[in-house]
Amino acid sequence: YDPKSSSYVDRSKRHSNGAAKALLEVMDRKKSNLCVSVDVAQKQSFLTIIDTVGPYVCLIKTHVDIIEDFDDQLLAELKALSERHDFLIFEDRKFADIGNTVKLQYAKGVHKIANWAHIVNAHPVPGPSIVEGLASVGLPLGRGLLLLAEMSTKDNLATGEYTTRAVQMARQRPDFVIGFIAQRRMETIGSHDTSHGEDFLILTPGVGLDVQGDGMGQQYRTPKHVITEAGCDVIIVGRGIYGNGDDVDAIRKQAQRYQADGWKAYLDRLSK
Ligand code: 5BU
Repeated sequence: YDPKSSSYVDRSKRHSNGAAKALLEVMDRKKSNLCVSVDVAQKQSFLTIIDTVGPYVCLIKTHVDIIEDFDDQLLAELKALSERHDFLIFEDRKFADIGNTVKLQYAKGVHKIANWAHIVNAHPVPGPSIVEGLASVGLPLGRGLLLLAEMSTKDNLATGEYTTRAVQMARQRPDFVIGFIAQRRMETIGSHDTSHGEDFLILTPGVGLDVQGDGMGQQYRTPKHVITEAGCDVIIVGRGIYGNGDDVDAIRKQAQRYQADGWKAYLDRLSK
């Protein structure tokens, strides 16, 4: 079994986790493997971008702690947009603490992330206890977790044995860990036998069609490189979509462009 040569909809049947299933199904339904990362500081701008790109994405990625005028109304509007445009929500919280602390950070505080984010992510650095802490909150709500197995930045430390250990951690909790933030497929890592049908979702940041970096360590690859060649599943695009100002027509055009490019890269991979 090779997830790289299977369709998103067929793969949805292999996942027991509700968030993983729902994501693969929406990808198939909307013909989109595009996740837009909405990294802006004002609520109005945040909601306008999401309303504009909503029809073209499978997933919206947030950093809700960036927003200066955050309030509960924003969450109500985000939820409404997710229903209107049919996308899931991924809060890129990158939990990284002991089980008890991440449990509190996930469920409580101002943001109450578990109430509205279908998917969150965590650094594997604390070991398996971080997954246990998050699962205690997320599993009863049908949520899914991604582990950060690799990063897109220049000279990052998530390589080699660290990446292997992240994959081993995921294998211990397939009910809750639905995949990885990574730059390539992970099933073959750790000299694992893939014949029993392991399937991870691979979500990949550091995607851009026009520039190679941002002068602050970010490194960009194209959808063709990420989806067709590296075999990842979802392209995460931020400034490539809204980085040239807040003209909604320009933002819509970019979202359509990345959706089309990402989907073509997926079809090319399937026909290989
Ligand atoms: P960009 O504007 O497309 O560069 O935004 C990329 C987003 O993905 C941004 O929100 C980062 O926090 C996030 N990201 C990343 O760029 N690279 C990584 O390795 C990880 C997350 Br993990």
